[in-house]
Order: sequence, then structure tokens, then C-alpha cells
Amino acid sequence: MPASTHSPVSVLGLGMMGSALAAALLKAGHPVTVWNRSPAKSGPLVAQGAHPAAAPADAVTASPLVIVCLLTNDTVQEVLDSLGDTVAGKTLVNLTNGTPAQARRLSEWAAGRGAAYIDGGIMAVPQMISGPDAYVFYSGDKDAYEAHRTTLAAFGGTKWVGTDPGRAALYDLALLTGMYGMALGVLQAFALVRTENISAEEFSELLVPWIGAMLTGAPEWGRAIDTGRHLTDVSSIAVNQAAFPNFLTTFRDQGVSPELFEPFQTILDRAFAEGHAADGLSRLADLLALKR
Ligand code: FVH
Repeated sequence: MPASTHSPVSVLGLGMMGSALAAALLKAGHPVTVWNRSPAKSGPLVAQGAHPAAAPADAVTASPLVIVCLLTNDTVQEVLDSLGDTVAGKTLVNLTNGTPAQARRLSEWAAGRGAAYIDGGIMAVPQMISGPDAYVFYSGDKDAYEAHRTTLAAFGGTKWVGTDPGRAALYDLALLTGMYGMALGVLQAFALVRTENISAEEFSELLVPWIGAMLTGAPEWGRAIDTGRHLTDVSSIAVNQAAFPNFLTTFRDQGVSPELFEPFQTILDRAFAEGHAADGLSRLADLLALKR
């Protein structure tokens, strides 16, 4: 039986993201019960109509669907351990950032107590919640997901990625890995231009289209990685390996730490030494795979 679009929902955790999620549920018309370790954070939501719960177990008792958004999954486990048997028959949707292994363990914990578990990875900052560009990866209990999908749509797009509870965290971490890689490059570029008193903000006008243009090559790298055919006529390991010392030397000459970029020279050197000189940079993804 699908849940009503206005069925009660409880939210555990009212940090920046949990508060945004609770506000989105209220806006969508759900009765919302909220709990936070520091009770003062529930104030603005209570003013919008949320019911405050004194303890996590009280919040869980109030609704069939419980959204959890705390700092870490260790914290989540601590809070869940306080729930006693209130969790039986409930659906837990954990939107806390964590690892695939943690998600699988939490799913087993829930199954052992008669609860359905869905893990999620939020691809948005709090201000984007409910907006057109926000979406969330979900994985785990498919029936529970289908039952509550309409409610979860209050946060933004819903992307189901499979019944392995760890899968949503993997997608989340993989996309964030791309973001952090981009951030490292952008910050290093800013640090470099600042050594000559060039405005970082003005330089960003060059950086943004450049990175955008370079990113259009990602599907081609993806194809090379999927097929194992890395030979390139665009930009070889050999040419990048020969040029990269110029970057490390310039960072040092200009007084910028090369620490974020030295590992890139290391893996280029390894690719070259292992006979991949004629391949494109896509080859590096293969070399990054550790033997398991
Ligand atoms: N903010 C963002 O942009 C990102 C977007 C993508 C998803 N992340 C993840 O969401 C989780 C929560 O992030 P947040 O931004 O809400 O974080 P905070 O504002 O710092 O709130 C943290 C909440 O966790 C509670 N908490 C911390 N430790 C404990 C504990 N030992 N026991 C119970 N609750 C705890 C904290 O409570 P309090 O400090 O207010 O009492 C907040 O409710 C996170 O996984 C992001 O990676 C956000």
C-alpha cells in the first residue's frame, strides 16, 4: 500500500542539512516530528509547524518514515542504539554521508530489528534542497523506497541505484571525488596566480570555461576505461609525464606547496615505467585499482 503523500515523517538531526530536509517536508504538507541532540535547533522548524521530540525514540514512534541526517554514521549508530524496539516496522532513510560498508552494516542492524533500511547520498547543499538541481541517490529496500518515493521527492529528484544498500554511498562518494579533484585543481591554480597578485576572482573567469571544456572529454575517458583501449592521439602519458615537472618546479619557484600534485607525478612516472607511454590519461584509472 503506497504511503499517503502527506503521511507523517520524523527527522533525526537538525544540522544545516537535516533542517533543510525537515523544512522541505513541512512545505510539502507532511506532519513532521523533529529531534536534535541540541534541542535549540528545532526552534525555527517548530515555528513552521514541526513537533519537537524529546528523544530519538519519541520521534521514531511518531512516524512510519524516519529520515536520519547526522554528522557521521558512527553517530547514527549511537542514536539508533538508543531506539529500543520503537524501530520495528519503520522505514529508516539514512542520508548521512558514509561508506558503502557502513550502509550495509546499518542495513543489517535494521533488518535484525524488523525495520526497512534505505541509504541515500544527497547531491545538493542545504540551500538547493527542493530546488530543480537537487537530487538524492537511494539504495536498499526497494519496496520501502517505492512506498515512500513520493514523500522523498520533497527533497528533489530521486535516483534509485539498486538493492545493495551500499550502492548509493558509492555513487555519492564517486561524484564527490570528482568534485574534490576539481576543487584541488582550482585552489592550486588560485594559489599560483596569487603569487603574482592576479585576482583569483578574475582568474576564475578563465578557469570556469577551461575546466568545462576539458570535462567534455570525460565520456571518451570513460569509454577507454570500459573497453581497456587507452591508446590516444590527443594527449599521451609520455607528453604529460614530460611536462609535469614544469608544474612542480613552478609551484616551488613561486612559493606554492606542491604537496597536492606530487602524487600525480608519481603515478605518471609509474605509468611511463610500466610501458603505457602511448596511452591517454585514462590509463591511470586502471593503475589506481589496488589488487584485492
Ligand atoms: N551540508 C552540506 O552541504 C552537505 C551536503 C551533502 C550531505 N552532507 C552530509 O549530511 C550530513 C549532515 O550534514 P550537516 O550539514 O547537516 O552537518 P551539521 O550542520 O554539522 O549537523 C550535524 C548534525 O549531527 C548532529 N550530531 C553530531 N554529533 C552527534 C552526536 N554524537 N550525537 C547526536 N547528534 C550528533 C548534530 O547535532 P548538534 O551538534 O546540533 O547537537 C547535527 O544535528 C553529514 O553527513 C554531511 O556530510 C551535508
